[in-house]
Amino acid sequence: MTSLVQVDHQDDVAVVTLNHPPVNALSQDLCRALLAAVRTEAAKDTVRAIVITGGGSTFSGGADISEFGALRERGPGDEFPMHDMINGIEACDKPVIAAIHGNALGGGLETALGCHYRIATPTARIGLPEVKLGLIPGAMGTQRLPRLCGIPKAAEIAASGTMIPAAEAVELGIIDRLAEGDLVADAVQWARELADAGEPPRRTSELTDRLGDPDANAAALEELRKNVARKARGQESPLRCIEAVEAAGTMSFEDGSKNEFRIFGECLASTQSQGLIHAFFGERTVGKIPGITKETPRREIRSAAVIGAGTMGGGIAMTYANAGIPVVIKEVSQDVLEKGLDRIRQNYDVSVKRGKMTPEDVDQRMALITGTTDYSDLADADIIVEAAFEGMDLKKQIFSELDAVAKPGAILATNTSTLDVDAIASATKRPESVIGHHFFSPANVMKLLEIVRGEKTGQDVIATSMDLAKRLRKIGVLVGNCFGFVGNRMFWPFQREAQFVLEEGASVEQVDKAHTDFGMAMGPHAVSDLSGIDVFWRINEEIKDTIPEGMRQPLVAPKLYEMGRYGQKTGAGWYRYEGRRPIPDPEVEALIESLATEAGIERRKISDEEIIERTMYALVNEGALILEEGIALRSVDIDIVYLYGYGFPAWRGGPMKYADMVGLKKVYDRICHYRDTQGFWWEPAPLLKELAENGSTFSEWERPTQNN
Ligand code: T1G
Repeated sequence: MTSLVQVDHQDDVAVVTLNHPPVNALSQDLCRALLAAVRTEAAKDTVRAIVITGGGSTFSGGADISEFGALRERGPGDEFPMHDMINGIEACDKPVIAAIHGNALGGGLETALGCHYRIATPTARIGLPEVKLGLIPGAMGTQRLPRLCGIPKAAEIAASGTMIPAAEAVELGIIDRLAEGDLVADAVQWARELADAGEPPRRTSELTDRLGDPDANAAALEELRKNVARKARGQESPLRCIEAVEAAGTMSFEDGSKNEFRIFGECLASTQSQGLIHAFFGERTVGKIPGITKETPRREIRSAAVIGAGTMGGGIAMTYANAGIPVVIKEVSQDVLEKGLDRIRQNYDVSVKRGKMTPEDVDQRMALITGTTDYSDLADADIIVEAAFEGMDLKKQIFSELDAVAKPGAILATNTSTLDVDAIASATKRPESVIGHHFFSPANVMKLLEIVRGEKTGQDVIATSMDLAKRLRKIGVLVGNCFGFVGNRMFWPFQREAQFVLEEGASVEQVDKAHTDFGMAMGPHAVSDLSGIDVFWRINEEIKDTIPEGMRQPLVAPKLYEMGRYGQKTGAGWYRYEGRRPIPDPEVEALIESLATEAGIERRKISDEEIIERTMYALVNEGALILEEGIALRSVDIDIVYLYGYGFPAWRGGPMKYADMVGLKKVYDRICHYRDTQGFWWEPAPLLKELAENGSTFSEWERPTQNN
């Protein structure tokens, strides 16, 4: 078994290298091995200084997150090898230097803070991303970091979890210097200089001059708390980070560290950290497709084309240009094309105004985007993404034309949000090259890409699409072909219940606020106004023949459509709009009441709890059907779709993880209640029934293999 740390000597300097690929995650064993190596080397008369560095591409990605489940079970308790390791390093009487490349994150940075000095490559980054896992730094980072960069800055770094480039870290006093040549050689040279100078070790925990004035810190932290609370959408750990760092100004290092570990233990025990850790691993799990390996052939993507320069088409083209892939956009006429290209330029100009891009960046990207009204200009594209109007006849016509002009081997992708990919593929002679690439609006911003495999889609096209998602900086989730695939198919019952509770007595504002209080980015009716009530109406028209006889249908949205109230795009929908600001509209409340009364629906006061149960359990029940049908590979795939496509709060893990944490027995019982009181459309999914009766969870469920 390769050792977790490797020790080399450059004359009188010991170089201790972490060896736990791929990110040198600080498992408990690695912490013990590192401490043992440092102590052994420090005890040698022949060793005058020690350099600690990371093997492979990075210093360390922090504590080994895969160990947190066990840590949560037994409680962090007092035995936490990372504490002993970091304090043991700091206690060394000989200089210890951290030589950082790649990332020093979380426990990785805390380890570097325990060293006496820190040197980094110019491209290295540091950070405390524990907050993104619903945690706070748990290895004295909240106590050492403020001793280097002050309490307000340390609190901001911990509460945001952002990565900081090495040069900025030097300015802040967190890193001491940047390597000019070879990182380890520079570190060894510096270590020797320190030893020669006979400098006593500079122990971060003993520094106090940067802790600053408590009153000034209090004012700065109050401001930070307001900003953090606004963005946190109910997540607790950002505020807990500030609490732990603030204590560095009032407690001793030892008491501040104990206080930090207490808060860390509380966060670790929270459902929020369970949800966020589930999401962290889920983002990576969705990229693992049974049957797709490194050996699966791929098709090379050097250029792209997009059909349609509308909101979606333009956003998709920007996504390709942002990834450095040249893209040609095809429209039906020059003036529509020009409008589309202008909108792209305007979108980029907004990024420049916000300081996210420079004008040169924009020019570079715009140079990669060309326009045409002639299909023949698409003949060389390696992939063509159709982003035309959501209608089957039009899509079939386009794919038949593409089939005639696209080169052999070109991938033909449709951006349809709900329609049958197999039906679209049937319009071509190359169904093995047809696939769904469902982007979410705005396509250049939203990270989710639903990759819809058709019955005949080739493995090479799937593999290419999964890789392409990464190049486009998207999270690609492979889904099966059915109405609405995963996201929109689940959104249908979710929206349905969000409307039914209006008819039964809740107000538009109450329903939306219940959802934003739950942690959703937006309420369902605000979403509907954003996407367009006309879009939902058109989809409903496409599927109305499939609606079971006797199934209750929403009353109000069709009326709003008839009234031309499509939402933001018409200045009024569920809300009235002044700019993008939604204003509750008494006219809509009156319309809801009259339609409900006309339909004989008894109105009553509805609790926020019932509102959330009705929409969320409808979502989960559909998710269970999707899982069982194999439209989603795993329940975590469904979760990731909702985290990155629908603004579901990551600290709840996603709809299926949320249901697991509520308890499937409770979810199942409540769904049975709604079936008995609302109607047959609440019939619980068989998988949900089975898991509820077995006391199991969606996360634990394994798809039965063919032979069992
Ligand atoms: N623990 C365990 N596994 C990890 C890991 C970690 N910290 N970081 C990454 N992995 C796995 C990941 O699941 C994937 O596995 C593989 O490594 C490559 O990851 C006490 C409590 C470091 C920027 O939150 O942000 O320290 O899918 O694809 O794109 O205060 O990984 O191959 O099987 O993401 O190059 C705090 C989390 C921990 C950082 C590298 N640290 N990691 O990105 O590779 S809590 C974090 C990342 C802590 C202490 C506290 C990124 C990365 P697989 P990858 P990448």
